[in-house]
Amino acid sequence: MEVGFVGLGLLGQAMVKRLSSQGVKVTVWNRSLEKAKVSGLPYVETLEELIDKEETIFLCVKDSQAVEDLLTQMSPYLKDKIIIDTSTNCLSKVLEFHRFLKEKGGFYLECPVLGSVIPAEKGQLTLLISGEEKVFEKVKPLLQILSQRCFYLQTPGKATKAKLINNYLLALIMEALASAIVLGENIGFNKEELLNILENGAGNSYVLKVKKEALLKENFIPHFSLENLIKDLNYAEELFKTFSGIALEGALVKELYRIGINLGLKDKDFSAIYYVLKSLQTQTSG
Ligand code: NA7
Repeated sequence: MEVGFVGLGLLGQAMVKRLSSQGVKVTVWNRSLEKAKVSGLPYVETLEELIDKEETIFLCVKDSQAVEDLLTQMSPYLKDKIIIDTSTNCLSKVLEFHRFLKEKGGFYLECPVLGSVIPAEKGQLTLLISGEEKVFEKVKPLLQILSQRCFYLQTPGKATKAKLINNYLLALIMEALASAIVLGENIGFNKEELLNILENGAGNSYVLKVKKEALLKENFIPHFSLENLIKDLNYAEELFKTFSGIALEGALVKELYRIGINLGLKDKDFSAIYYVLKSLQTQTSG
């Protein structure tokens, strides 16, 4: 199997590592070419070379603006090409991308992922896929290398809706967990003791499981950046507005993550919300 891959950020690099470790011939391109050069994989100097060379191209870039820029740049070459877009997009844009690829005679698979760096490296992501079924079936062997589970959701936009709902919840659960820990510490709990207790009660969650070490060590090396989570919260807000959801707590929680940006945490893991809450508390009590 052979693919092109665009976007060597945190998630992209982990996915590329997984694909190539399983024998997929991956040629990469990244906007900052240095990341492609040091990847140890075959790379091309321009996006045009990549689209010319490969029939199937993965995208894993920051946001919908980045995807739009790339598709525009590739537009003369998109006929018969398959674009598998693993970026998390906003709903209105992702619907445009489906239409755009159709117009150009190509195929667009919307494919946001659940899980970040570690599951990606282990091939344990969950993939949410919308687009034509025959295209999905064609690239399924590739997707299975990356994932423990693929949800084929067919209708354009449905995969993005599911992803944004998931990340909305992720943001809220992480903030709730962090604020509970900060309170517990104020009360006098040792953090480890408290987390061990929470793990055994209704306070347990997947988020607690995967972020426990980071919270204990206060080591917020990014697996999914705080900045990208805010981007997803913005996209989720559009969804709430369109579908009349009630997102009061989402707006409040987003403001807390935003404070993280002011504290210089944009490139840290989103679990650094713990640090945001600690800082706010110091400011209030000081
Ligand atoms: P990162 O680590 O923030 O990486 C973002 C990637 O997107 C990185 O390769 C960037 O290139 C690339 N990028 C950003 N803007 C552009 C534009 N305008 N054109 C081309 N490439 C661009 O994100 P993750 O890897 O964690 O996540 C990627 C996606 O998956 C994101 O949508 C998440 O929400 C889910 P650079 O290296 O800066 O040149």
